Amino acid sequence: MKIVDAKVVVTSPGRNFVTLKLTTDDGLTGLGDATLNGRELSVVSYLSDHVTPLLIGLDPHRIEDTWQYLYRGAYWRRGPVTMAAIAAVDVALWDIKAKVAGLPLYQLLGGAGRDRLRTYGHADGRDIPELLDSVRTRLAEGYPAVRIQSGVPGLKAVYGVHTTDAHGAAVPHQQARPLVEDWDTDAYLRHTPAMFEAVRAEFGPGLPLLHDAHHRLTPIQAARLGKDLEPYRPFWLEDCTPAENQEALRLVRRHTTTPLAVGEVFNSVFDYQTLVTEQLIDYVRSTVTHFGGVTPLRKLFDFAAQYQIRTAPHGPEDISPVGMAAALHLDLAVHNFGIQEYSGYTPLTHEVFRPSFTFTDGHLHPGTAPGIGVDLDEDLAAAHPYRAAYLPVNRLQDGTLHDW
Ligand code: CS2
Ligand code: MG
Repeated sequence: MKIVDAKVVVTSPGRNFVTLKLTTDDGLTGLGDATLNGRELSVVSYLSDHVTPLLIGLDPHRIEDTWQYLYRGAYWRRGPVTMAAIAAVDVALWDIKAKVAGLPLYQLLGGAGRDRLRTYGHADGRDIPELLDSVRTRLAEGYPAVRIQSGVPGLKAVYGVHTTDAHGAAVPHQQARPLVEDWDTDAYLRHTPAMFEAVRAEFGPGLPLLHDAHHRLTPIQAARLGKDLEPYRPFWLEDCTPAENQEALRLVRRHTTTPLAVGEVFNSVFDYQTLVTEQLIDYVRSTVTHFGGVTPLRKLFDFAAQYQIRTAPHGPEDISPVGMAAALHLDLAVHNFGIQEYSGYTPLTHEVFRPSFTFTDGHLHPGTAPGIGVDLDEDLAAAHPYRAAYLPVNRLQDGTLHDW
């Protein structure tokens, strides 16, 4: 079997997604997700200019060899653009292999290790009462676990919290020029334990509560927050310090038993080396799309398993349904699955991608269709072209640019 066509599809049914479609001489197709939120076109160029011409004529069954060819063969290794591009190829090849076998991908990864996948959803509010309402909505939707983020008194716009304009209409957080949010770490550190206290008081001790600090704290600030949250038993504190410095987590870990989750911006096992071998974290947050595909993510998950670290793939809407489907197959197979982030997709996104995965009673399942189980409607995709859309930036009150 040979690859005879490789096409990159960019579509924006609400937000931008980049998809690679490979076709074999037998007429089989495979899809892979290459979406890098806010930097989408760099991956389109990497794929179209430097990768797809090399794929024509290759045997699609040689997944590991193709991965090494694209990773080692380029000489320049790692980085989000490279690894998103390689991920798309890797997933498209797994999709084809599983279709040839007539099996859902998880069967090729060892088969189901569980019946269904626990998820968490996002709750947010500009103040505590609005957050409590949002938690209620997520629970009514069936989510068994909830990430809580709230506005901080004195700040106008904070990560993870929706904003509205003067007429009450929702302001999309992705814009043609980045929105500017504001930040004050002391105010956040005072407010966040109070937010947890209010949610625990309302929903009791049993509900798993997660929180994302989005890389904004120094190690000693993160240690303080971890300690202050201990009475409320968070499921995890995510990305408490900037992700580049693995050693920072040593200090945090020494001071708190609050579980730590890290890794949505990582793209290589080497980003995790110290974190995993020194057991500085409890959850690895990488997903297929930004980590070079199913092939390397499986290796990371197995590595993490030796240290009793569990998996929790990144899963906001900016992972396309193709990337989400691939992650769900891996989630179902690996022994150390922890939880899957899932914020759902718009109805139009479901029409463009037509995924066969299901979300029932707060749990996902990748479905049993051969391959990864996603069909792309290319005509509908073409009707919704790319639009420039950037993530916000974040400034301290004196104007200094801070982590977003
Ligand atoms: C986040 C994301 O889901 C998460 O945990 O940190 O919302 C993140 O901000 C976006 O994926 C950025 O593209
Ligand atoms: Mg996050």
